Amino acid sequence: TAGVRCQTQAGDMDKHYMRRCVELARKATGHTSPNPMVGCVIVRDGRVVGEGFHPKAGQPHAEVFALRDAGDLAQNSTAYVSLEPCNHYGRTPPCTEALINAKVKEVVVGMTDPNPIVASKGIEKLRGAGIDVRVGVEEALCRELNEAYIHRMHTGKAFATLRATLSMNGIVTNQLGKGAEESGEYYSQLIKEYDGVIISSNLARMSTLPLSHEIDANQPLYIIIAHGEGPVLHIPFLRAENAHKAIVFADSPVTVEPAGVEVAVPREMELGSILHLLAQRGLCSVLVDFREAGEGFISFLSDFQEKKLVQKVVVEMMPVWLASEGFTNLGFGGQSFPLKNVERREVNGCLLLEGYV
Ligand code: AOF
Ligand code: ZN
Repeated sequence: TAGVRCQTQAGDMDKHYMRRCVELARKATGHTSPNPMVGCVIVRDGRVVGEGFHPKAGQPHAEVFALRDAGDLAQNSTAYVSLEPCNHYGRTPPCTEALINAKVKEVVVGMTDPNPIVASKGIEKLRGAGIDVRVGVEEALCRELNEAYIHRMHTGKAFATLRATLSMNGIVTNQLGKGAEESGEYYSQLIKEYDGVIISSNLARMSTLPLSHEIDANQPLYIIIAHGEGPVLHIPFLRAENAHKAIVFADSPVTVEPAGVEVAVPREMELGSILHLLAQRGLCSVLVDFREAGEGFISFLSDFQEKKLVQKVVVEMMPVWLASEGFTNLGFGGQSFPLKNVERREVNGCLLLEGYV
């Protein structure tokens, strides 16, 4: 895309407005898939005259909300958008037309859209209409915002984050409990950022699971991996009304209670093909919850690094000391590798480490 990139240096104000776009876009975290999160700010004479973000797939794009907000003041303005404006008729009409019709003078774009039906055509269209376009302001931040969307576009698979909690003596904890109620709160927050959560059938079967909070439309899809279950898998945290918030992938036919939960017996119980199926259903991101992992779940995950199936790892270390039983560590698959771009934080008395595979 060398042709669309322009060498102009981004000024501090450009970066400032682009960061605001990203902040606006994040308001829809967990709600936009299969679409990306996008924010837009309209600036005229050094003043913000309109703001918008894409709230949900099927609804108007960020630019449309921001242009509506700006009204006539959009004329001769600069529009900042965290993602290249689209130039196609999808569920909604092209944003390039909306920007052209509003007589915007300049468009500043965070990153080009990896969607092959957009891929720089939006930028070309705007330039063709005489609008100045600059690309690549706060690009790293914009890419991070939509890392899952970008990953899905490039690989056809959902972006996966492996998550586990460890005790201070390095043992995988199976419960959120044991002095970690706060971590449970953090967990409910965390899963809202994902389109799906992959859990083992062992975990799904536990009635004590602190997952039984209201499962509403804003909750992710629960993807339950069942090895050697049967003939009946009872999932106490689901009710008939929210049976559609879960899908079971099983290695052999199984009846799931409550009725209404979709059951699939894929040809291969393999993480890669399941991430592919989930992407086809429109999921961009999934959290893989390691609690109550048994042999089946561990073999399901074992070649995640070699096959590049997990992109990120999140581990919380809790201030507890645990006796060891069952699978006690994350050392599966015989893989050793350093994580990249590691971040450390403290969350409610737990040490949180996040890194990229
Ligand atoms: C934008 N601004 O806010 C978003 C964009 O089905 P549609 O009409 O919603 O189109 C979805 C595609 O449009 C999506 O895959 C991505 O390429 C782009 N999303 N584009 O200019 C936005 N959400
Ligand atoms: Zn659009």
